[in-house]
Amino acid sequence: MNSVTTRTTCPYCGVGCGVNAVVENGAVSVAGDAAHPSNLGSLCSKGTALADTVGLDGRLLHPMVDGRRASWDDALDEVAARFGEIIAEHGRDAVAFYVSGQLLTEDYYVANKLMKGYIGSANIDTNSRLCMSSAVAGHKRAFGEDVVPGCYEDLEIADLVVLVGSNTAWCHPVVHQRIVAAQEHDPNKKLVVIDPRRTATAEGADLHLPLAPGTDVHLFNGLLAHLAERGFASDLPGAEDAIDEARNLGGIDTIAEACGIDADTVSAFFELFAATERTVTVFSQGVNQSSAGTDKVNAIINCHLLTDRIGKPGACPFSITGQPNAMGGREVGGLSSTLAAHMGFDGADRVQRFWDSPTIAREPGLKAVELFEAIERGEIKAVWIMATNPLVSLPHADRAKRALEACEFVAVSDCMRHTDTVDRAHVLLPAAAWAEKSGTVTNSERIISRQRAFLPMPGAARADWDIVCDVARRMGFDGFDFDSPAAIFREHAELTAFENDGQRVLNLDGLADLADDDYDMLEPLRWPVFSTQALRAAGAMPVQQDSRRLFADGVYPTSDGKAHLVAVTPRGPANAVSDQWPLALNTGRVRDHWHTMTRTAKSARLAAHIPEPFVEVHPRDAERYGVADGALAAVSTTLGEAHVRVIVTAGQREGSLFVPMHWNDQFAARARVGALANPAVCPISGEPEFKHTPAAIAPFEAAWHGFILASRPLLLAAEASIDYWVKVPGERFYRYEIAGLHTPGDWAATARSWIGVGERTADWLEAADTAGGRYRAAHMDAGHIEACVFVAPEPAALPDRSWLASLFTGEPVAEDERMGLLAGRPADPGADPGPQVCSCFGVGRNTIVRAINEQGLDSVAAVGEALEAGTNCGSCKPEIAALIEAQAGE
Ligand SMILES: Nc1nc2c(c(=O)[nH]1)N[C@H]1C(S)=C(S)[C@@H](COP(=O)(O)OP(=O)(O)OC[C@H]3O[C@@H](n4cnc5c(=O)[nH]c(N)nc54)[C@H](O)[C@@H]3O)O[C@H]1N2
Ligand SMILES: Nc1nc2c(c(=O)[nH]1)N[C@H]1C(S)=C(S)[C@@H](COP(=O)(O)OP(=O)(O)OC[C@H]3O[C@@H](n4cnc5c(=O)[nH]c(N)nc54)[C@H](O)[C@@H]3O)O[C@H]1N2
Ligand code: SF4
Ligand SMILES: [Mo]
Repeated sequence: MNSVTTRTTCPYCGVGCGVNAVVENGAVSVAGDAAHPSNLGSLCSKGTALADTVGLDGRLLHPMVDGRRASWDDALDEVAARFGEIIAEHGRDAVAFYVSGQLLTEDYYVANKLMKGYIGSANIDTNSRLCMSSAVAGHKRAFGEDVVPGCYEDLEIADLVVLVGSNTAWCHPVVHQRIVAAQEHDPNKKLVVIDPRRTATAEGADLHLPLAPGTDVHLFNGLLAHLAERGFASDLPGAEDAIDEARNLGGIDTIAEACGIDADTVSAFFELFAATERTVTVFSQGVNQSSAGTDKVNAIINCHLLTDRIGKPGACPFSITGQPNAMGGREVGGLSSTLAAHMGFDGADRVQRFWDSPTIAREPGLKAVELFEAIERGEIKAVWIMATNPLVSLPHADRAKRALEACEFVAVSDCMRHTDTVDRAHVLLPAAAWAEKSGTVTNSERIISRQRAFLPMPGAARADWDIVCDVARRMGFDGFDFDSPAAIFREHAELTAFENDGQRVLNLDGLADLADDDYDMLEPLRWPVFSTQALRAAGAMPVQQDSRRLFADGVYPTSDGKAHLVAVTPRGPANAVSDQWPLALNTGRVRDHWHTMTRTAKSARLAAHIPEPFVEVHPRDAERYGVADGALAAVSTTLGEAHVRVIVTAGQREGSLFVPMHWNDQFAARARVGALANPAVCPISGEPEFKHTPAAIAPFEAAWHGFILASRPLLLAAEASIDYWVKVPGERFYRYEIAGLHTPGDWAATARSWIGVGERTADWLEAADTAGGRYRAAHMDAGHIEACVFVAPEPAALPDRSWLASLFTGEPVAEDERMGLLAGRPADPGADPGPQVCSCFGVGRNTIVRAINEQGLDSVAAVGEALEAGTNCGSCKPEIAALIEAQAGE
């Protein structure tokens, strides 16, 4: 038995869990790394399914130029030449890079160095602009530097955890599990969730504030005034102004009205906050992705500064990061508004001196949304996109699409052969993927961890840092002769310490001489990391041997050495709802998909959790706008329209809709919600308002609904009879949910065309009820099922998909099963597991409900004991709890 274990880091969220990847006789499996301080061995459903995603299907394995396979020399020469020509003719600001928090620190460092220090433009921005830039700007205003002061342990120690605009149960599940476990340990510990929706996170909270979208500044200003009332005082700069401004808003009743919640709930929250010394306030996209994002961040931080709850065990404001290396990217200056190593443009001379570079950008460059506008106007003529899929993830995504279509030269580095963005590139550069990459990432709690390769690079794929350095050399620049990620890391570490006598908290001096072997063996460690020498020289620098918490001594990297409160005035979203666009469209994430699905859709168990794009609607809005649960709807804004499945739920706020960001043109006919999202941005951070676009909803009047299960992928986009389709990858099959606006004249011919079989196919079973609008067919081959098609006038008249899907085993279908095939139901109803709830053990809803009823199970733990469901990553525990509750109510 040949088995090798590699310690690496999960490539999904900013929790940054340690992963042990095991390759045994060519087969990959993963487990949580018990020695990693951030997850202590746990993984969530996405982390647990990582091995499903390392296959090579759909991978980009060779460079391509203008749609043809090319050599690396040709592809890289083309990139270097086109960038060079455009710079020579139109100047350095006519080119841009658009990069990603999913690059490793080393990749990011060289991309930033090339653009800012050698090309000499600051037109490098990152998808972190869409994600964390409001937190960055808020941190700078309050602390002088983009620093997260606390660590995950603080969430366990805290007596009160406040989650603002953060669905941690789904988006940072391992951190969420740590909070829940601490709460089980100490029942006095309180959890407050502030989110317009009743999310899976809110389900488990002691208090949920379903505030009106965009009213966080009202709420936290109200809290600040309340705290001042209660006697909290501070002589920090800005404190007086911030409190004055907050007091202008009036009392609790006015705040409650503005936020659209009842005064008792607001009051309970204020009391709890005022009374709890050990409070951590966690915030993410419900705060950042707003045209008032930076003000929301400072409104929260103000409350922590006034109460002096920062830098202490169990007390701090906590911006939790989204992407695995959002933090590392900020550290190397990947945003167009910063320079490397947490320096601003006032540090330009220093950075240039350190790099000894021919030039340096002296002014901030364009921010993501502006950058694509400049491409559309033709001012930027060449762009290189790395590790991000902007045609899905930018707001007003159709404009971004037009921009790339019009752009003279588009290079894309990606791992996948087809994405909405990749399909618009002139040059495609095949990048190594997670399992093949080596470097470092920094997570939400400032822990630097190694990602280590455990599979060879497939095809011609190369590491991102290597591709960037090669282009830089071909452009004639020295300064890119790195032979390994370790060499880049050392230079980055050295720059953080360069002429840094305490003005920058980010300091990796202790790692600047790290030998290659030590880099290979590097254990997860938290910055700042000083060397003894630096400690001696630091003088005024607070010596923090224990870097878990920063700012405990009250010294901040601002010009006056103090933290600043910022007076903030509440304002509504950039565009208010109106008669024509009466609903607020909110967008975000689901538990088992990652962004634009390039990786999670490779895992059947992840794809099974929520198979279709959906819109969550409040029951009263559903009635008002005539949309029904399970039916299809058209959601529209001034910018575009999406067709998605309706989920009617009282957990949605009346007046709001929620559509996930994940589905795109590779997986659905028309569900790219970025095309609908308002490109309005926060004036300070430039972060778009993804959580609020005025919208309307109407039924999608399909004449028929159906689904197809097929053993191989189908090309339904080309079928004129299909107006709605969604592709759901299964274990040994592909599932397509479909619908059409018009009923075809000949169902049999239509169905045969969808699955690509001719009329003569012998083993074709069918049952048609033309008057009733029903049609069912199955295509068999030597006893195996190849495909089946089910069509009915209403979605509810279709059979459940899970039993039929279970017939795609590669084995012949048994005779008794064949009998049930066109009924879509097994002869024995107990054989139908129902839609999947637990991804880790593949346990379906019917199985869980049956066990609850038959065995009288009354707790999540009891269900776990009986079925294993919920006992690995725990991500489905809130759903199991809801099933238990629903059965109890029946
Ligand atoms: N499963 C999964 N996990 C992920 C990701 C993923 O794609 N899938 N992506 C990762 C990334 S990059 C990120 S940035 C994080 C994001 O993690 P989160 O920020 O937790 O995720 P979102 O779903 O974008 O938004 C969070 C919540 O903000 C709420 N919200 C909307 N408007 C408001 C408002 O005005 N005020 C308040 N207080 N709340 C509001 C939404 O209803 C939503 O529930 O997740 C990371 N983790
Ligand atoms: N409507 C709406 N839109 C949003 C958001 C929202 O809440 N609502 N959230 C925003 C946020 S917070 C974020 S972070 C963004 C995320 O949005 P994106 O960054 O656009 O989404 P991903 O799907 O993660 O795209 C990553 C791409 O990089 C490729 N890739 C993966 N690993 C590597 C690698 O190592 N090297 C290279 N070169 N390529 C790689 C993948 O195949 C994929 O094509 O979306 C933003 N957009
Ligand atoms: S919480 Fe899940 S997705 Fe996030 S790093 Fe950990 S295992 Fe990966
Ligand atoms: Mo993000």
